[in-house]
Amino acid sequence: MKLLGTNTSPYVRKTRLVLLEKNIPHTYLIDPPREQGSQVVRANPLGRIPALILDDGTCVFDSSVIAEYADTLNDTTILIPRNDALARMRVKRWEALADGIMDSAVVVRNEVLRPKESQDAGATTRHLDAVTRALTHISGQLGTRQWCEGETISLADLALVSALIYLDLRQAERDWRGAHPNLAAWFARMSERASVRATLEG
Ligand SMILES: N[C@@H](CCC(=O)N[C@@H](CS)C(=O)NCC(=O)O)C(=O)O
Repeated sequence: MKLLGTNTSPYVRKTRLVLLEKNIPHTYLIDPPREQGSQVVRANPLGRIPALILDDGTCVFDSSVIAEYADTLNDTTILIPRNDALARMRVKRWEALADGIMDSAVVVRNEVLRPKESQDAGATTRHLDAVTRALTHISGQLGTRQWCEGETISLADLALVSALIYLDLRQAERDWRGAHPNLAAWFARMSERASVRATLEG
């Protein structure tokens, strides 16, 4: 299978982490969707990454669908609980929180890229505040636990680390480590994982 993406997209990082943690053989192709000649629109009519192309040509998007599909491919590491409905919901809810942080951070980033006179300061503030509230909530939920949900790594951890790496990239001035030392400690541990390091290396 082939994964189309870019190294800065947090949704792509989440997907790469899932494939790496599950040891699923794949080829990762850097394919910015707005560049001429990009394969992305053929794989995903929405023109968004990540897009996963299976060996038979089937295209899978978006990142949540890819994660859910990939998780069923083997049992080496189960990233989304299968039989416990509440645990499953909690993992997906963590994912929704992390994805929401990504969504808001992308909105802020897009505003910053617009000419100053056409930037929407209200939207920027609303989305910055949403990220701040989400981080406070996450920090409270995490406490001193090693993993977001349960006793082992899950999609929740992979989504959250992807969101935080993106915040470091786009909102470097945000001192979320100072505000939430428990989250900082969790992040430092997660950053040591081979999968996370691999995505940071390119
Ligand atoms: N909900 C989607 C979001 C994907 C998304 O918005 N990706 C961005 C990159 S971060 C994208 O491809 N934007 C289109 C563009 O850059 O033209 C997912 O989880 O996969």
